[in-house]
Amino acid sequence: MSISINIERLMVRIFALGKIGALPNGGCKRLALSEEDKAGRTLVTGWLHELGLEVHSDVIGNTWAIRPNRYGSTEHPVVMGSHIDTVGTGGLYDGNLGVLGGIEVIESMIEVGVETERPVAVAFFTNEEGARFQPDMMGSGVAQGALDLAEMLASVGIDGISVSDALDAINAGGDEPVGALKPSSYLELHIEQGPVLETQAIDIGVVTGVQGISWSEFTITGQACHAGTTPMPMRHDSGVVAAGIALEAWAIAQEFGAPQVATVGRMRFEPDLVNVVPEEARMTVDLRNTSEDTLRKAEARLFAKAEALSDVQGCTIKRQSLARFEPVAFDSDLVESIAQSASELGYTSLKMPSGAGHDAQMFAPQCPSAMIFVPSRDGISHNIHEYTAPDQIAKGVALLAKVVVSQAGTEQTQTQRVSVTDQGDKS
Ligand code: HGY
Ligand code: MN
Ligand code: MN
Repeated sequence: MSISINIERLMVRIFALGKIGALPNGGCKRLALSEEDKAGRTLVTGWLHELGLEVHSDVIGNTWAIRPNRYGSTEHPVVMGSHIDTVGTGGLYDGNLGVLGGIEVIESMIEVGVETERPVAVAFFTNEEGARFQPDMMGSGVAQGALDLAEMLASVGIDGISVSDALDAINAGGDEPVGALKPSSYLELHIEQGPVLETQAIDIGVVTGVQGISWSEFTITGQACHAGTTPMPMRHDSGVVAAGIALEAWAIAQEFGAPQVATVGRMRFEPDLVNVVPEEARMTVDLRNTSEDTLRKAEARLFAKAEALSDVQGCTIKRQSLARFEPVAFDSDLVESIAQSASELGYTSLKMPSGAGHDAQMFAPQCPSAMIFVPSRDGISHNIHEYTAPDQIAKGVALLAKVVVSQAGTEQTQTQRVSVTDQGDKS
């Protein structure tokens, strides 16, 4: 019995979902729990209902559907998951590919009537991006007990609205309790979002784990004063402190070298006027490293510098942690099985860590979890021009199908790809 991935059907769904929150020059913006997210949820759950699957949602809006095993049970499914919320300059593939690819796998299984020992599920998790509400991987973190439900519901987004109010506003909260979805194993197909696979012309990334993430928000308070009349020594310039912190973050990444990365994604001044020395500066710093020890060293150096810069300017400074996740290793047996399956399908593959955070890292402590990467053109993501070609997607989904079916327990099936036509760059 062979499962054939229908890439045309999958691309139709990818473009249909990409139309929700579409941006004028391509890409899409579907911030977590926004009206656009609501519309995306409605579209995706509609496809799940069309497959005759029962759709479940839990108290923070995580949503899943399970295809029962050969005995009709839905206990402890093999889960294919990811997210359908996007950042503000989102592409069509980040997160969406893992969810829609999972739907394609289940539909292909239904088409040929594959019976499995274990149920198979597809899921999307609330607020993976962490763009509107911090931290990221919020829904999956709550579902797996890494994040506290009450704390997350109370989390206030960058627009001043709480997760709880935003959930209510789009009626996304469900009646399943936290932890209702108990996977026997978890697999996530995702775009690489970096340059490695494309530059080495490799089909598949076999992801070994996820690097550590440290998100901080600094609030620096100085003194508003006249830009023209106030002598420099008299100033308490919060803007200068913020600029110094940004330069220090950059210097840390330069001096530590790869894989250390540092990003200042947000910086706002108050009163934000041309002729007023900033009274307050608020900024975020995102530090990441595959080594927890080195990440801690980077944090210690940055935080000390921030205090020193603030002292020199006679400002006060407050730091709030927005997200802090240690590096995670995926299940070595599952990683090997992905590599083995890739080679059986004739795909080239490379074992590699993930630079981005993913829902999979929240499942890793609880059940065998792993990820499959497909290449990103020019290595870009969180950008409206994010792109992966259909024939590359087809390989990722065919591999996902093969691994899921073997994880779910059935006679080995050949997973072949149907003929693939490149749909062209619609982003
Ligand atoms: O920030 C990340 O790594 C992910 O996009 N949430
Ligand atoms: Mn993602
Ligand atoms: Mn992302």
